[in-house]
Amino acid sequence: MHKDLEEDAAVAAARVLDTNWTGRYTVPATGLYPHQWSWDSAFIAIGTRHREPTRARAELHTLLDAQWPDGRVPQIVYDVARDDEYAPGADFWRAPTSGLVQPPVHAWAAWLVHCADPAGSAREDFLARVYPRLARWHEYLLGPRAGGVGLPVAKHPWETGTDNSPLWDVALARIPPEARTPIRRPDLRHAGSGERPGSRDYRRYYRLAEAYRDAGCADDVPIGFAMVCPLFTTALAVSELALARMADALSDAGGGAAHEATAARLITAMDEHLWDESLGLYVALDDTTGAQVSRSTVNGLVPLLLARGPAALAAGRAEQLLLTLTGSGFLGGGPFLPSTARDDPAFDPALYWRGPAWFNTSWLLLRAVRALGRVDVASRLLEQFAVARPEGFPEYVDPDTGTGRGTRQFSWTAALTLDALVADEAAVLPDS
Ligand code: 2M8
Repeated sequence: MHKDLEEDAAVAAARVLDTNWTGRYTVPATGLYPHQWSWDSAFIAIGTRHREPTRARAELHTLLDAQWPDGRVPQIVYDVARDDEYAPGADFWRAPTSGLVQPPVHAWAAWLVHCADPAGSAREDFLARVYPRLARWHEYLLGPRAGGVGLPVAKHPWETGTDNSPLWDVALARIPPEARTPIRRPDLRHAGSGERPGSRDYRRYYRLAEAYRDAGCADDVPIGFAMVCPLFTTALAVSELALARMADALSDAGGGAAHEATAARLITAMDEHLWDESLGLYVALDDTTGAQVSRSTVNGLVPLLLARGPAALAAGRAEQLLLTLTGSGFLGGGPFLPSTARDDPAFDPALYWRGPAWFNTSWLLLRAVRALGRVDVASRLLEQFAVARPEGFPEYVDPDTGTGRGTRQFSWTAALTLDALVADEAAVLPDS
């Protein structure tokens, strides 16, 4: 991209983030998502750290202030004054937050935020404040949330962040499409119905959420959905490595080695249980049946982030992932990285996580290939960030045409565009 265009895009991205900042956190989008979302805030902080590091730190503190006593960091922290604008809301959960969670990218984000402004971070005691909370968050995922093979399970498609990915189809089909709660769809005022999950999906989403809520959000009560996801697992492994960096920076003796060992254990289990040789990527595991879900999605490419480092994928896996990433199902078949592979039977270029190209997943892969020195693949991924501004910072884009889909002025699109354009880190986790 031309330098002036890059600057324009960065200025425009910053404007989106300023508009969506509430004073304590950033909403994902003012209309569709009027509360604080968990992994959105992590991605937002990653972009905001370049311009407003104090605000990036505040974003993470606000989220961690909503942490539950059992360690979970909630999927949504509600602005109860706007409870009628999004559903399900605080009234559904009978609590100021959702009882579900989202992928644990937070410790990684916190480390990147720290590295962007070590002096400001030290002044605010940032690492010392967030480290114990993030460690407790991971203990929750590795304790009550550990499934049969020791990897954390998602108990609802919303917890995966990739809500209607075909990875969840078989497990979700076991849930009756009937909920007691009347279903409201304020989301359809802000995005086309062909771009959002359908009403049958929503009835199942509500049914599952009701079951979890009614069990007191206890994790020892089976509710029929428990899925191990390669993206979620990778986020946790990278975040464990980030905790190791934090432990070292805080001179927590033994902490660094312990977090590295946890990351290594996660990666070994992922290699053993989630690899699909015929698809050439990682897939999901259904913890209820023990069966792999052999579907080709971007979630299964994200482990490329773990290609190198103190704890890394088994030999040969990174090379195979790169072949799949550049093959016809993904970047070899069109300009942008689809969420579901072009050759998967569910592929739909408009429908949410079943085909559109998202900016967070392209950013994750961008970071992975930059760390491997693959500038050729990085420049392919950067093409998506070049359409972000002209398309109005959309939630996702058509993977063939780049046309914006979903809502616009979407915070993580803006934040990660900013980061992709200005960050020059060639490592998944910078040293300090
Ligand atoms: C989408 O999910 C929410 C539920 O959490 C929804 O569809 O209403 C997903 O894209 C999720 O990954 C994201 O965190 C959330 C807010 O941007 O929106």
